Amino acid sequence: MKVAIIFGSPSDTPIMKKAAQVLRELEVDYTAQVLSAHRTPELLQETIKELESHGIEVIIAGAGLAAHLPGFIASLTLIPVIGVPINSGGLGGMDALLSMVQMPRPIPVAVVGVDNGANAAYLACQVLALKYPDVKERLVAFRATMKADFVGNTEQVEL
Ligand code: RP5
Repeated sequence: MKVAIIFGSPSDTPIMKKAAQVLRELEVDYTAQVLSAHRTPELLQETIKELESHGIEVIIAGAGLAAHLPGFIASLTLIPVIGVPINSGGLGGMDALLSMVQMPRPIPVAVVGVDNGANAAYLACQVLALKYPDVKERLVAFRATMKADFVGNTEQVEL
């Protein structure tokens, strides 16, 4: 396994599924589990130690509201943490976004857009591509296909 996906509640599942789907498409092994910074802090700490011992190289952490999960994880490990802010309530995800992106130094969390689980996985794969040529090859091929598809749809449209 190279990537661990962790998210704060079963209610986050639809967003985090988008990350898992991208990892599957790019053939990157991952684990996924629900763990909470405020509901299961001790278990979360133990789990991060286990993930380190298993050689996990990137963690994708999704949470909503006052989303402490990614920052808490980042405080426990040097494994890079990519946060996915989730729109779980009345502030449209801005609460979670700011909770992650405003991490005080020197404990950063790399943050993608609100509900953008897919981008977290693409970024995780780019980190892994620095070390794994096969992942890099698949990313290059994916981007080439994306570009060709886009160019194939740039004919004039009627508006
Ligand atoms: C956060 O609170 C979770 O990540 C979720 O986005 C939000 C709401 O959780 P539930 O009340 O649905 O379990 O901890």
